[in-house]
This record gives sequence, C-alpha cells and structure tokens, in this order.
Amino acid sequence: MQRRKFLKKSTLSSAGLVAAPFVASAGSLSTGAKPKAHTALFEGYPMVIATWDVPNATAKAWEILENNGSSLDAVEQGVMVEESDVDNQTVGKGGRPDRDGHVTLDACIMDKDGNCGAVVCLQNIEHPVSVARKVMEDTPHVMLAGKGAEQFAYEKGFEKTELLTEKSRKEWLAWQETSRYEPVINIENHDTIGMLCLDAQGDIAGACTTSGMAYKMAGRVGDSPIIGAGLFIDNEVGGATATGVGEEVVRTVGSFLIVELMRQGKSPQEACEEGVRRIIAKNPDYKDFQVGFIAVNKKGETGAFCIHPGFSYRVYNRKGHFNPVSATYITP
Ligand code: SD4
Repeated sequence: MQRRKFLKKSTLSSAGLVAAPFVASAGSLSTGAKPKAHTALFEGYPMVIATWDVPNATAKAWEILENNGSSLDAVEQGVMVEESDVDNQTVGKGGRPDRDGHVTLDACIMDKDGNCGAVVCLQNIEHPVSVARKVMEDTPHVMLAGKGAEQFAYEKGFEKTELLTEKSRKEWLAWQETSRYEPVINIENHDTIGMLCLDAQGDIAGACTTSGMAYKMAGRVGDSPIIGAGLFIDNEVGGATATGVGEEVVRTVGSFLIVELMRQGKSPQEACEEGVRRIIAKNPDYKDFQVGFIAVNKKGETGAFCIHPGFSYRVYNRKGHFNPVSATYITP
C-alpha cells in the first residue's frame, strides 16, 4: 500500500476550527485562528462525545454528568435515546432488519474498571445497551447472543417489543424487489451510536449500539458489540469507538488499537488517524466503504477521523453543546 496523502479539508479545518476549542455557541465555532495540526478541538471534563448527529443523546448524557452522575450511567442513558428513536433506522427500535426481515441488535458497554458486557443478535428488546450492562453487572460473562440474550433480558424484566416499524418494513420489502446484498452504510445523518463520557471525576466509560448493516445476512455481527473493535476503554489512558463497516474495524481491533496508540503518547487525533491508516493499508478497496473513529484521552481531549467525508460527531462539555463537527478524513 502506497503512502497516501492526507488531505484534511473537511468543513472543520477549512473553517479554521482546529485550534479553536471551547467556543461556546453551537454553530459559530470559527475564530479565524490558524489551524494547528493535532490540536484537540475539545478538552476538559466532564464531557461527552458521540458518533453522528445525535443532539438528544448527547444532551441526555450531559444532563447526567452535570448532576455529578457517573460516566457509566451517562453513556447508557445517552445511547438509549437513539435506541428509542424510531427515526434512527440504524439503532434499536425502527432499525433496518436483516435480509429475512428480523431486526437484530448488537450493543456493548464498558466501565472505568475495565468491566464490560455485550449482546449480539438480540431481537425484540428495545434497549440492548441496558441488557449489555446487566450482562456486565449480573453475570460472570461478557457476552450473550441471540435467544440466550433475549431470554436473559426477559428474566431481568425487559419487555418484549416489536422493533420493526412500518417504515423499515416497507423499505425492506422494496429492497426484496432487487435483493442485491449491497449494504449502504454511513450515508444517513445519524447512524450507529458510539458514545464516550468522562464524568466529573475524570473517569471514562463508553457504549456502542446498532442494528448493524441493513439487510445483512441472518446472524451477521459487526464490530459494534465486540470489545476492542467497536469500543474500548482504558481508564488510565482513554477510550475509542467506531462506526462504519464492522468487518473492517474488527480486522484491526480498531478501538483497542487507538487506545494503545494513545498510551504510547499519541494524541486522540493522531491515534484515530493511525487507526484509519491501518484499515486502509489492509484493504485496497477502501474507496468503497466508510469507517470512522472518535477517541478521547484522560484530559478530555478529543480526536476523530474517517476514510471519506461525511462522518460527523457531537460533543457536549461545560463550554456548550457543539454542532455536528465534521471529522477530518483521508481522501482516496
Ligand atoms: C456494523 N459498525 O454493524 C456497525 C455499523 C455502523 O455506521 O457503524 N454503521 O458494522
């Protein structure tokens, strides 16, 4: 793989925003300051960062952090907002089904002590992240799958819920007309949500939840519920989470890689860039898929990077609730 030129010409850097942290009002981030490479856009804690344009989710997490809640509660309740939002067709209720018409959900959660829980291919439950938390807290295991995860959820008091909405059902029926397996990923305004929070104590937690690729093969699981791939937290160092084609993220254990790169001294931004570089180095077809990472370190400094333009993220900290910020990207 030849070295690629990094072109960082997203709306963010072209607006001169890279060296402009802590500008309060959403939508007016520009200060005219000269962009400086690898300067964190945001820093300090408590804070929340999440993939995609998810203002309600980040606001919910912030509400918890502002009231001195834990980062673990904040990430859980934050991503639950998207799980309940039927207009978000990539997460929770309203998510697009697999090719057989079943909505199957994947989620994981990780706390400051390195405890983690996950569910994969879970059906009929609106809040997979909460089931993942129960796996973490109430079982000796890390991951439950399919029917076993569903049964466990009922035992824990979760209600059976129809996840397939009329809108998603109609779209699936239309897809069947052609039945080509070409999952379209990351073109929506919001997508799989990965969220990282630092609470007032500076402790980090993360969560990631998704309905996976639309019209995937039955039983397909991506990166999102895989600890180390879709999400990783190390409270000594920082956290990272991914969005995009899970098969590519898994091959580099992307989130774990980014946290380890931060441990070695890279900034969150540098670590995300290297994480993306590793992925494209393994796959010459990277022009055809998207992967994006966000990361945060112990200071609350953030980073974000992706392959193609179009991936954005949200940050909420003491200085304000920031508009979706476009991640910088590699232009193939
Ligand atoms: C998956 N990573 O299942 C998820 C999908 C996703 O933006 O993140 N979409 O592969």
